[in-house]
Amino acid sequence: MEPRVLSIQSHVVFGYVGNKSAVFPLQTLGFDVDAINSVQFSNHTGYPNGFKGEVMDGDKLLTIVEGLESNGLLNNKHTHLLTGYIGSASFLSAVLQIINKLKTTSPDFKYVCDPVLGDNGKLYVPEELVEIYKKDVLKLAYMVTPNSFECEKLTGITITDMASATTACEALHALGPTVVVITSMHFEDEDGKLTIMVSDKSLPETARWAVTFDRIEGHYTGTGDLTAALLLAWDHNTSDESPQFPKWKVVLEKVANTMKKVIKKTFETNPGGELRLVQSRKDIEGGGGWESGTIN
Ligand code: PLP
Ligand code: PXL
Repeated sequence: MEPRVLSIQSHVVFGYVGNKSAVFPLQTLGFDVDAINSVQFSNHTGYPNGFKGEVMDGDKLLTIVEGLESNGLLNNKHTHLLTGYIGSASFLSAVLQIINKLKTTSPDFKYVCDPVLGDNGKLYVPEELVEIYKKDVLKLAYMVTPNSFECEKLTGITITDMASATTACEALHALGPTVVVITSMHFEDEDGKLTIMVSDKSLPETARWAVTFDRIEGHYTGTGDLTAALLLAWDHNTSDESPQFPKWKVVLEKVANTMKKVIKKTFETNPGGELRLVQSRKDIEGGGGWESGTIN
């Protein structure tokens, strides 16, 4: 089956968050992408003079899916479902209905859930969503990709070092997902560095890998959405483990190297602006220049 992602995320006219940050990299890495735009905004919500646009409600989402269903377009067509920022309980409950539909129409599909709740200590969705993710959504997910803050919200565990991160991964596995990736951890004793960690409970003794690299200064928007798309793609595109290059080590390095290249290009040519995604096409395609199994 050819890889095909149903991606339910935001659309912005200008810039790169949500689907605008995920679709191009996924296509570049060989995936067909069927994008449902959960909002259509002029720009991301962090701009100083606000944004304009429309939010899709849960009923409208289900109507679109009904159209797909009537034409047999949900019938074992998708290898993956990807969801990111979801702003309301009613939309999340419509997404839940779609996941359950896909469980019957596409039995082997993998649900990659980026549980967007907030960052740097700040929640930017209604608090009630936290419980819905914990109780209903995560048990249907193959992979979950929280940042540190989201991980703490979902598990109640404060992440300060690798030991607490490992405990948090265990707590997330207990809620359902086979694969847990904590996408950006900042440890106090590693100033200016970022750690990404993966934990896969389907592998012997729950395989865990982490990579740590220098953070590039500045504030970037859309990096979490890009990271989740790259994790989905490289998980699928990386072959089984060899003793020399275990799968998750390779996946993490490709994702981290790609992020570093995209962010470096953004920092150098568009500081403070939108991600330089299209200009990074070759880096995305090449897994950030991964060759030797090292972070470069
Ligand atoms: N610098 C690099 C090299 C990164 O890869 C990333 C994110 O992946 C960032 C900076 C942005 O990090 P944060 O998630 O802390 O905004
Ligand atoms: O990157 C997450 C995201 C998704 N969707 C919209 C956003 C943002 C971040 O600002 O504004 C509309």
